[in-house]
Order: sequence, then structure tokens, then C-alpha cells
Amino acid sequence: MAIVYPDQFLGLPPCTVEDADAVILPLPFERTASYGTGAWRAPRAILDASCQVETFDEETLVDFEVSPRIHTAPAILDDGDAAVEEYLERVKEAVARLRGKFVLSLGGEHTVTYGLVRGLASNVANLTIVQVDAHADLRDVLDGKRWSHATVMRRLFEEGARLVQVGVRSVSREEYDLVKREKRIACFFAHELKSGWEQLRETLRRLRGDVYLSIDVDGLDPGVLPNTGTPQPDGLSWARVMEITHELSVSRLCRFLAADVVEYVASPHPPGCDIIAAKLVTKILAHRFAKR
Ligand SMILES: [Mn+2]
Repeated sequence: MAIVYPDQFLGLPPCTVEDADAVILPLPFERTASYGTGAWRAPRAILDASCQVETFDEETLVDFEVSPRIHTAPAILDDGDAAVEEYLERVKEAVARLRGKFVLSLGGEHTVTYGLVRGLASNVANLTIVQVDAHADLRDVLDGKRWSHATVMRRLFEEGARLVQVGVRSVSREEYDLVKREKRIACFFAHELKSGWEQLRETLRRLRGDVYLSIDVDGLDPGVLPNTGTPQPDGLSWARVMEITHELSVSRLCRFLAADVVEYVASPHPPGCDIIAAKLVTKILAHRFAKR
């Protein structure tokens, strides 16, 4: 590639939203972090690091210099004064205008998924969220807040969404009871995945209707990507996450609408994590737009 465009994903030449197949949407939003902070810096760090990721993918034969065409949208900035719901409303309005494109958003904290799903899905009750996460994010409130990274999936569940949760290994009793009680939630706990992986794949293959993939990077093992606000041991390997993105991409039964990568905390220590996060985003796009 002759010229690198530093503000664009993968350093690609700018592409208008009208001409794009996929949209990268930066959401540098962080209000309710419980422990480690810095998720608001992630979109910028991932965009910067993406300029070091190859624009050709040897697994899918996707050549990003040809197709898909990617529009890197301007970040939706948090003014810091408005209520969390107001930011989520702005996200919802922005993505509602992007329907028909594959939208891949860069968090920011997990809370943003609420605005994304509401904006993308014409009917949340017809949508399944595949959630890779160490946490269930199904609390009703956390620290008195109804809108937070720990309650986001509860709010979407209440609006009718189905949930397939993968790699969960940190839940409250209340969340555990909810997961076991509700038929609309299929939770594959981390300790179950050794023997239950094929069952998960079967569940993914049978999904119908609209599907949204939400990857909280703490779902991955800290050995793959340690930089996240509340890490937990025994997470998913890189290869497992790739299997999930592949299954959703090749399914002929469901429509893989959009995805997000959230809760990454940009930090120079240990070095190189930004590029792993950027590679994760690139691979989701490569699988989704693989030549078949
Ligand atoms: Mn989460």
C-alpha cells in the first residue's frame, strides 16, 4: 500500500458511508467502570494500531484494499455532562441511519451495546445477541445505576432479545438464577466449555433471524489480551473466538447484522496489545465478508 491514511481503519483510503459495505464506529464512552479505567482511549488506539495490520487476510482471502469497502465514521464523543441514557440515544440515532451496512463499533465500555442494538434492530425481540464475556452483565442495578456495563444485557433482555453468552466466569447469585430460569438466555459458562463446545457450535448454527455479536474482550483469556478493566482467568482462546465469528458468518439461517468490541483498555503495558485488539476487529470483518 502506497499511502497510509492514519485516521482510517487499516490505514485504507477514505470511503464514503454511502459507498461502504461496513462501517467502523468509534465510541469512546466510559462512565461506569468498576475497576480498571481507560476504555475510552481504546477506539483511537485500535485505529492507530490497525495501520500496522495487513490489509490482506490469508485465511478468508479478503483483500481490504478491494472489498469490503470500509467507512471509518467519526467518533461519537461523550460530552460528560448528559445522562448515560442520552449518550445511548445518540448512538441509537446514529446507527439507525446505518442499517443495511455491517456496523462494527469500537468501545468504550459495554454499556454502548444498548444504543447499538436499539438502533440496528427493527425489532429487538427478533434478535439474538451472541455475547463473548467473562461477566453476564445481567444485574438489575449496580451501585444504584440501572445503566452500566454490568446491567446492559439485562436491559436488552427486558426488551425481548435472546442471549447466547459464552465464556462467563464471574456472576452474582441473582444473575445465575436468572440465566437458569429464563429460556431466552443460553449461558455457556467457561467451566462448561471443555465438554460443551460442540453444543455451543450447534446452538450458533441453529440461530435464526438477526444476530448481533458483542465481544467484551474480557471474554478472551488474559493470556491473549490482558488489558481490560476487570480481567478474569480461564477465558476463551483466540481460536475459539474465531470459530464463533466464522459460524455466524457462514450461517444461512441468520443475518449477522453487526458487532462490537468493547472494554478494551488501551495501555502501552504490556506492549503490543493495541495491535491484537485491532487484529480482532479485522478478523471479524474478514470472516463476515469472506469469499464463499
Ligand atoms: Mn461485559
